[in-house]
Amino acid sequence: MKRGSFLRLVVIATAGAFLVPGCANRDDKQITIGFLVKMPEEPWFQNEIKGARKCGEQYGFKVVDIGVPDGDKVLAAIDNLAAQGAKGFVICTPDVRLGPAIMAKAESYRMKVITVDDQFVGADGAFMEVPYMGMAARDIGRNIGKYLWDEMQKRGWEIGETGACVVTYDQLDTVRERTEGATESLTAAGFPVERIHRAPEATIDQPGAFTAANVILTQHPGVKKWLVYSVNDEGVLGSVRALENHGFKPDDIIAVGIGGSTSLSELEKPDPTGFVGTVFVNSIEEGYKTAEMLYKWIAEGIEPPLDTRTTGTIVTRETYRQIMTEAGFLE
Ligand code: FCA
Repeated sequence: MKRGSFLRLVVIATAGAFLVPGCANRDDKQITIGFLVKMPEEPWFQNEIKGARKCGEQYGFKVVDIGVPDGDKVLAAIDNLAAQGAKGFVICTPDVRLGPAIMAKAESYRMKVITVDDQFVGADGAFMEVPYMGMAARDIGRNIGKYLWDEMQKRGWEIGETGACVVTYDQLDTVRERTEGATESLTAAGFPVERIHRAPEATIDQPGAFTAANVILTQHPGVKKWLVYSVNDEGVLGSVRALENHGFKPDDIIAVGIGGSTSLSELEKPDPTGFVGTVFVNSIEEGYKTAEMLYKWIAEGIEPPLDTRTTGTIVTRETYRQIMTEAGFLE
């Protein structure tokens, strides 16, 4: 073999060692990040994890996802990540007041942290300065209030026989802003505030909303038609199930959710329910983008912005298919 071709062979072989996926050389250097979510059973969070994994495949980093329903689980998950050599994590915390404890633990391992959906609150009650990506919650709520009002006008409903059923969860700012925004625009349009009936849910899921909505419906037996909004898809779906249980028909309900992940199967039902649509927010993209920001922070030292807000689009039974297919939620 001539000297020139031997050298070329060595060069190709060495390059190959870096390029072949899964080879030892690459695994040693591969960055690992965590993706911790408070409610791993919710489709919203499953989609975020899906987006983070997609990002990891594209950039060549590893994503370890862990469900963290309470504070003990979060702290154990951070230890677990440290043992796996993770350099940081994205988290939707089960309780925003855990922020200081989570940051202390992360800093002890020199891990970088990005929060998603729910923003850490410090001991002083103010939001902590930790990079955050979440919904433009008040604007999303305002769009829902306007939509409900317009739809009520289209159907020619009388104000005097209409009520608004609002299941709330005010201890979490991002979701409090969603219901407040909807109330603001609905009342600004002319809907009387005394016809808006609110009840807090004990848990931020469908069973919690079902129980809370039942309280509202039992307290206001005179209302014939209902506008429904809440903190997320789960809140609205739980309310719609409670309305159905009280004998209300789809034509007497205008319910709009927030999210799009959990309500997809509701919109797919062949017969329309009172759930007319949702503000679709792309959770796959939120997972992708937070993972990407964290990776670039770790690998390239690029600091993520402190506050990034995502908006949504109202999708109905007529439009969801096209919009959610384009976003990769449907085949
Ligand atoms: C909060 C809610 C979730 C989801 C997310 C975007 O964390 O609990 O259901 O709506 O905001």
